[in-house]
Amino acid sequence: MTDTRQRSFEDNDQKPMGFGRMLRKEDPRFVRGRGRYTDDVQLPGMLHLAILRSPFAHARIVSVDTSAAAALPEVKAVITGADLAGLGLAWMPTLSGDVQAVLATDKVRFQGQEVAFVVATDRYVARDALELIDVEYDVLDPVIDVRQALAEGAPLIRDDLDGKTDNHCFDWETGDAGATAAVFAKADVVVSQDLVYPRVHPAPMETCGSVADFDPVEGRLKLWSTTQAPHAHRTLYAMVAGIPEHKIQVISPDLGGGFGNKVPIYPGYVCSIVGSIVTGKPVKWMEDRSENLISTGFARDYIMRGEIAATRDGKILAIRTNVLADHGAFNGTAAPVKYPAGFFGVFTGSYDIEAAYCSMTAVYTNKAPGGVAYACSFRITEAVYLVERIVDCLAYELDMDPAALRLKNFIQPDQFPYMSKTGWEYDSGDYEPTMRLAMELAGYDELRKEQAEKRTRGELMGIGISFFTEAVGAGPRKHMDILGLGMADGCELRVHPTGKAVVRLSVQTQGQGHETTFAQIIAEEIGIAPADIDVVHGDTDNTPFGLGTYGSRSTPVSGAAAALVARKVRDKARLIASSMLEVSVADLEWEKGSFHVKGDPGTAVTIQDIAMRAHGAGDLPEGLEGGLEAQICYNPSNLTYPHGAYICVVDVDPGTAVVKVRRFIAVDDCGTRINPMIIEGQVHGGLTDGVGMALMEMISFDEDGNCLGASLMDYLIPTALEVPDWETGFTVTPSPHHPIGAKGVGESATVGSPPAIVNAVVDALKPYGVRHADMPLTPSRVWDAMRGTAQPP
Ligand code: MCN
Ligand code: CUN
Repeated sequence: MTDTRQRSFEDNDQKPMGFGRMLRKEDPRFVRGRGRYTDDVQLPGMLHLAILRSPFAHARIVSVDTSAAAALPEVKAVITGADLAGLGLAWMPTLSGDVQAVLATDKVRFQGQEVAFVVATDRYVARDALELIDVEYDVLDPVIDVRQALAEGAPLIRDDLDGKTDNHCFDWETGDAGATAAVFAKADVVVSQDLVYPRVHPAPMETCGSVADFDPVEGRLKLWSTTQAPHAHRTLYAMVAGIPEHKIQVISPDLGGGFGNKVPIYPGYVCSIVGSIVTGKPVKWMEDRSENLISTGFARDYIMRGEIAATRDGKILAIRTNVLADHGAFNGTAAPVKYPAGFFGVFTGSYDIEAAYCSMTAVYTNKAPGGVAYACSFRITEAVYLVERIVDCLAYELDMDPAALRLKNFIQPDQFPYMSKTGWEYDSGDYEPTMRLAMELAGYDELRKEQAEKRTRGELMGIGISFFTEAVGAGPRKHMDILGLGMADGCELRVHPTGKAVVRLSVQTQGQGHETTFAQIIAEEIGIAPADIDVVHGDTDNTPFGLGTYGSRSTPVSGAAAALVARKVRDKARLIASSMLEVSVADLEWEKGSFHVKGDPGTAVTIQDIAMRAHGAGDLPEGLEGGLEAQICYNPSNLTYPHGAYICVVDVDPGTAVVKVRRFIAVDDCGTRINPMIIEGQVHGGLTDGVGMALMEMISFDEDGNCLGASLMDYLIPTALEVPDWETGFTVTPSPHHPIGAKGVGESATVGSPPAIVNAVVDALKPYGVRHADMPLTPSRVWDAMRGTAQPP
């Protein structure tokens, strides 16, 4: 996709010694088909694992007969829930402190749940053998709808939990209910709107899988798996399986996309470990597409009521919301547990208001577990959709321009750091210039004129705005942890004698380009060319501990760690340079890549010279050890708060109700930009996600709990045909607490784009008196909205 507008703002240097546009170091491997994914791992004697899944959403298991399957000569093991129960492995903890069945023992609780597995000499036999397993089920009434789940007398899903009598999962609240009610009571205008953010799925190109290789002699487990958080997973395996942590190596090789789908620990990973222990052979498990869509981490599934209070002239006073969250059969989200979900941090948006309150009830249903996935920044996607939709509803009621309404209510630059009404400290922001730039790139005033003209001819053109603030980069560790593991990141940097370097990260790329951008961060700090810096990640034996990649935390946390570890190396290099140049440290000047005596550039010693001296035979300053390396563990003091202004232009065909996204303007502010080309790639991808969610994607279920989105024929994802040429721009408001001022960006566009698209479609339908319509805005839904025949959520 062309992007001429932004390109003109920036230099085109493809080989920067630090920040700037640079082609991705990892791409030669990928474009030549030399990526190495989990399914590429082939080990001598390796066996293959297939999982038998429940055809029912809710059923008691009466009996499981595996004898026919086990009798096949190629079958090496058939394992059921009862077998795992004997080993104490039938249940495992989830990342949010619930438990989840590895294999069902008592009941199945969603369609596609794991019931048994077969290990065989090849993938096909393993699959075929599943057909020979005879499971007798006693089918129970399924609970599919969240409200039905809370109704009196609803079937109890989690009867495995002690003392559980209903389908409540948790209740949370934040803000000040009383103060908010008082503001609502005095407000001129109160607007309320019910909204549904449907269940969707990240559907990465590569599905989930693992290869487990347990060595019974050494007692060592080597696990290749599709994980975004190798260290956290290793610790959990150690805790669950009782294998000492130092004897577990988790390797996350190249990943074909993660999008949060690869954060949880799935039963399949545990099954492959058990399979390897039982057979004494390496065992591979790899999902197919349907298994991925049916059983792994979904996203969203929130029913929200948004309420907004304002003055007649458009000053927003308060926001209140109630959320019903469908968490499926097990609470398998990843959540920084001591902290409320990202939803709580930003549901008040980018606006300076007097009061806010949110209450949230999560429930169990007979649907697959998950919830935190698909570039959600821990549920910020839902929060941004809520606030940006109700602000538009307010604009509709006040008959006010939605851009003007937002501009009137922004938090002002001098209010940062801004303490939100729910106690989150927005680190920095300057919203108006971002909004103005988006309006300028869009030609906002002309678009409104064009729209007015078209309306006189009965043509349906819509202009939608969304302005978002995100909170990304979890920790700090004292507030945020996953199952007690504090959210901080290690980083290690070694400069070799010849001046080449290796940096080891605790985060793990799924396509975001870390091998490039982390080399650029080190290059910026110590002046070694990115090409000379190897980035190692995704292998617990070869990287320092850290919590992994999700919630766009790599740049805010590990990126900060990389900058600081490089500064530590530079500090040591300075000491060595002072002895090499025989001057005091105070007399040295750093110019990217070398030190020289102040005022005398001719005396420069390069970082390469220094590296050789650090490892060489010559003298080092008194008391200094040899070598040039450092290690740190970075604990962020706060999240980073990127923001952005998005404007979408759609045309709706009045005859067919088909929505065409004609233009999309995205202005992002992620603070200091490390690699603008990679940022654009992240934004383009996220905007495409947004078109998918707003117009096409939904995982739905029939009343029996059958998943109706189990293939990419039924679960529609966008292609190049459905998306316009993206028009991007940027502003830069650095983060004050991040060593290089960078904020996260990996999820911004997925978070920010759906409300812009929905706002645009609703705006197009204004002549029909439409104030809201729920995603996905398929032609039939748009048609219903136009006719006033839409069903309430
Ligand atoms: N970057 C930059 N300058 C900044 C911020 C980021 O150059 N100021 C660069 C980073 O260095 C990195 C990339 O942009 O190369 C994304 O950085 P960041 O925002 O820190 O996000 P993460 O690297 O932590 O990636 C996670 C985020 C999440 S949570 C999801 S979900 C998602 C996303 O990234 N999954 C992706 N983008 C994805 N992109 C691809 N190709 N594949 C996925 O699975
Ligand atoms: Cu919520 S998806 Mo990303 O944080 O891995």
